[in-house]
Amino acid sequence: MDPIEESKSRVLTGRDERRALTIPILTPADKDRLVHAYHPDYKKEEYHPIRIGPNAGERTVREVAELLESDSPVPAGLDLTPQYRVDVLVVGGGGAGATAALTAKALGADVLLVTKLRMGDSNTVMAQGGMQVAITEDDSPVTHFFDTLRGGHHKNDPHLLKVLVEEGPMAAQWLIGLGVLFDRDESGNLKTKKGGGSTKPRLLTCSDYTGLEIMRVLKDEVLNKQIPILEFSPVVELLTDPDGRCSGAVLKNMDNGRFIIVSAKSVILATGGSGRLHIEGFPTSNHYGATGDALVLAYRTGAKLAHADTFQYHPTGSVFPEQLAGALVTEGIRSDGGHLVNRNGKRFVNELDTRDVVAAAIIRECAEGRGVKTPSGRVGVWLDVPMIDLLMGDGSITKRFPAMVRQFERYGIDIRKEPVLIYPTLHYQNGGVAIDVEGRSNVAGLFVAGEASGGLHGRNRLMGNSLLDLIVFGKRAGSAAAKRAKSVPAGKLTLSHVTRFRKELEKNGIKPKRVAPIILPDYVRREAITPAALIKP
Ligand code: MEZ
Repeated sequence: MDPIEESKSRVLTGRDERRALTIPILTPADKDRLVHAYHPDYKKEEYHPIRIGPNAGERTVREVAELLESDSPVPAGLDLTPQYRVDVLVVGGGGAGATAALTAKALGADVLLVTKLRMGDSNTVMAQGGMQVAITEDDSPVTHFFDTLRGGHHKNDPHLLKVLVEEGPMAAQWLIGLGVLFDRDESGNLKTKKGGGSTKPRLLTCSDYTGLEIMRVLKDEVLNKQIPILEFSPVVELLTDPDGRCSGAVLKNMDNGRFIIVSAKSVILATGGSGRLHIEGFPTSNHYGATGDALVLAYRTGAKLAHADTFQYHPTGSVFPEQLAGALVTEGIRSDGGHLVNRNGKRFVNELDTRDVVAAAIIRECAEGRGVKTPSGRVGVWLDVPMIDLLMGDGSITKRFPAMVRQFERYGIDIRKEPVLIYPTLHYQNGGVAIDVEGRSNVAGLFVAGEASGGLHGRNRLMGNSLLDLIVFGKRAGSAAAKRAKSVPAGKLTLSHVTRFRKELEKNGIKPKRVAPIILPDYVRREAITPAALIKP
């Protein structure tokens, strides 16, 4: 029998035994040992020193260190006459950018939203499983606070976290008012479910396309409010005044390659995360534009980063079929009872432990030979999705995970009937540009919101806190940016921070390995298209 089919049959036949068995709860010390041994964040050899800038002396993964030491794509001597003059420039067309733009606009600011791809192309639309908000009677913002703090290894900025949990219910109310259709029970009450690392069910869901539904509504609202949008126009450099305050940005029109200069009294970076850096060679669940742009743009202006060395590897990224490698298989499946099962048909971890613990346990199983090899050479363990119908009744998977059913159906896999193979996938940057509770970086005039910002999630984000983060802090950044724009004149536009940065590179003998922001990942397999490769036998 084919070894994959043989292992799969063990998953199917071992269900009763697995259900009778309780998975031992790991002690904090056990978890610590597990993540130190297997989680990619703890692989010392992958970490390099940051040699220049505000975080010099700290360590981060090679991919981010190279990004922070990269050269600017903007030539010295570029004509900085602005084509646009606005109060607030919002960079990024995902949830945080849309929320910030709407908030700034509501406060009377003249707003321009620019985005690398199309409005809505973002990690927001890829967040499937829900948004955490403490709304049930036996839950509270305090419980949400402590769950998140535990999940983040107590490294979360408590001020940011307090704001997140306290303003959660208001954020949900705002979204509902705009038209987001969260799932409700027969009486019309909001349904909640439990995410990994949480002690209470507090995820608001729209089946398994929560982020997509939120983005649908936010995008509509941005269009309704007639906020001007420039698509396919990534920011390639920020502009600063002679005192180092952020005063605008340089965009690049992706159609004609021309630079566009924007003067802005406040700039909000909401460019999302960095999964497309494929840190430590991991596949990613992120959208194509997630190349860590805010990290490098802000860093060159002197903005400090928080927790730039920690990343989230979502435990359940698809590994088979090959076309879906890295694609997210929502944590919602484990919330509803899907088991993680190794090659021998055994459960090996509490599926609803924090993501770093679950990811480390999966990596351990595979490293110790208890994984299943796919035909293309990847390795993974089983996620026994059909358990959900067994536990909740026939039809539950179809109803609760329509997007996931479709995703696999395209490749002939029916997740209602068979388990799927998964392995951790690079999902989220836990850190980012350090912000205060108003979304301000330490560079005057420069605000950051959503995944691009850092400090809130500590060293491991809990499921569903990112959707809440981008609403709560998108609003705060939008509001603070609009208020600032009312009180300051437009700044002079210079590239003096780039000149300073280039000098610092030179002084430290650093030859940049790349030009960044990267904008889009480079997936061209050059070896396959060189003449030599073409004539290989
Ligand atoms: O917050 C997330 O990362 C999320 C909701 C992901 C998921 O598993 O669905």
